[in-house]
Amino acid sequence: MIVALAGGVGGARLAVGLAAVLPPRSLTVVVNTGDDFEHLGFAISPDLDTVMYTLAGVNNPVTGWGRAQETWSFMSALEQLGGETWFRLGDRDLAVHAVRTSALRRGVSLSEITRMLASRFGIRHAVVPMSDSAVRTRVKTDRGELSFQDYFVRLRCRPRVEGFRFAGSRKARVPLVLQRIMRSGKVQAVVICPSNPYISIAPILSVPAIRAWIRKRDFPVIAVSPIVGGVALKGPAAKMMRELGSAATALGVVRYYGDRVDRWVIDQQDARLEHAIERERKAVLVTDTVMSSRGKSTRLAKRVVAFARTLASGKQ
Ligand code: FO1
Repeated sequence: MIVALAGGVGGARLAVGLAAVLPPRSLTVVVNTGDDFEHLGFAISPDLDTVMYTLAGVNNPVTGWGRAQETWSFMSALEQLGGETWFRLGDRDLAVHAVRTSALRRGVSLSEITRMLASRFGIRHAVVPMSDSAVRTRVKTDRGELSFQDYFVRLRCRPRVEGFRFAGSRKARVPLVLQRIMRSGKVQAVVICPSNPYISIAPILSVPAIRAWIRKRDFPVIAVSPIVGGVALKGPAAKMMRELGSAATALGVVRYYGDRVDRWVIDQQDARLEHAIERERKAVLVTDTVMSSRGKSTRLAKRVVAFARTLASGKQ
């Protein structure tokens, strides 16, 4: 079993590749829920939806979030009523928020709702939220502490980041299906997808049971660098790294994760960093990590899985 930790767009793209190369019983995608929030009365889980839409092939390839072939009648009607339109909800997307919100109100768990929604979208691989209870990313900035979507969408990531906290992580409730996987002893490797380390992966690793499982692991953790050539292919990761005093490079990401990661996959544009990363006692695979098509996602996933399964020479 390979367990992939995924957040937004980068995570979803590698999840698609992994799902193309691994059968359903050999892959579980654990998704960040720190971006979740209540908006206009809806419970919204952006990263769960991005992973689900992308695995189902119905994601909006331009924005990286929401659905393809979307219509916006709800938003234009809302605007006429003077409602909040800074967070855009498409008509098709709205159906998922409505189904999730009413199921949560009936006491159905987020992981059960996710399983049901994923199967409705014809997804056969397991997509599991990191927690069935609320964990909310709070962004500490030079403008005070902001909720995630306020920072990310309403303020377009402009405030200077000073740190993050994940409210609710201490009492996070890991879904039963994930608890069983962590206890099964059948996990061959964990793959950290090229998602934003701070806002997509750190919330998952802030869940105590997941953090302890990774710390005491008897399997390798392989991470794909979300920074290529000094920039994040999507989103504010490089800006955040600079604001937090990290070098916005693949080596900076390696140092950020430290001994939580055993092997690194970096892009060929960063090949010059290979030896510096090996000096951090990490095995390194240099390849094309830019997933600009489903075919490229599949090729990268094949290499990552092979790298995960090779016995490391002397390293974990
Ligand atoms: N991101 C934006 O920048 N603007 C939006 O209006 C927006 C709407 C939206 C609706 C549903 C959804 O699932 C995601 C949406 N996102 C939007 C992206 C969202 O803020 C991010 O996907 C994550 O929270 C970070 O990966």
